[in-house]
Amino acid sequence: MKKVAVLMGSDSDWPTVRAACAQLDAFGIPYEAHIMSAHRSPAQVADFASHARKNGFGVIICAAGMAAHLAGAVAANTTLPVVGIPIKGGAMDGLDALLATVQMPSGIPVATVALDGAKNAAVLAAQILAVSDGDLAGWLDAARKDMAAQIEEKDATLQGEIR
Ligand code: RP5
Repeated sequence: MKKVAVLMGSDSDWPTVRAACAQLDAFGIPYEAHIMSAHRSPAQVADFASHARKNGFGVIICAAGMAAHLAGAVAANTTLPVVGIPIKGGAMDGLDALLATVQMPSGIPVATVALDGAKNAAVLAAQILAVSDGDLAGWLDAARKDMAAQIEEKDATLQGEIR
């Protein structure tokens, strides 16, 4: 199976980003997590992104806050799918990161999830890999069925409470 790269701009992003790694673990998807910064270590970012495909990666998740250029800088250096996680915080509470991550120029997309949406970034990465991986597609179907069962259970509890 292809690996997922989980990149974050700072160690301060890790408490949020670890939910992506937990979800990848739950799906049994191999991944590497690294701290690298579009601004503080730009050469390392370009090098990682430009060699990611030949190094066995299938999707790159990038998390960053404030002037959140990591996902864009990675996307500029690879044609692998890039999933961006804008991180909440700073003077604008994440609005700056959301716009910096999502507003990419035509031709260089970043699939941006919600502010702090680490779990969904991992699920989206899994869905991308599952296009060519039947086992993973089966696990994703099973996870959806679990989710539906949990909702039914919650509804049954609610019905019990309001009667
Ligand atoms: C961004 O700036 C990082 O992704 C982080 O969200 C934010 C703050 O970084 P630190 O100053 O905490 O290292 O580049």
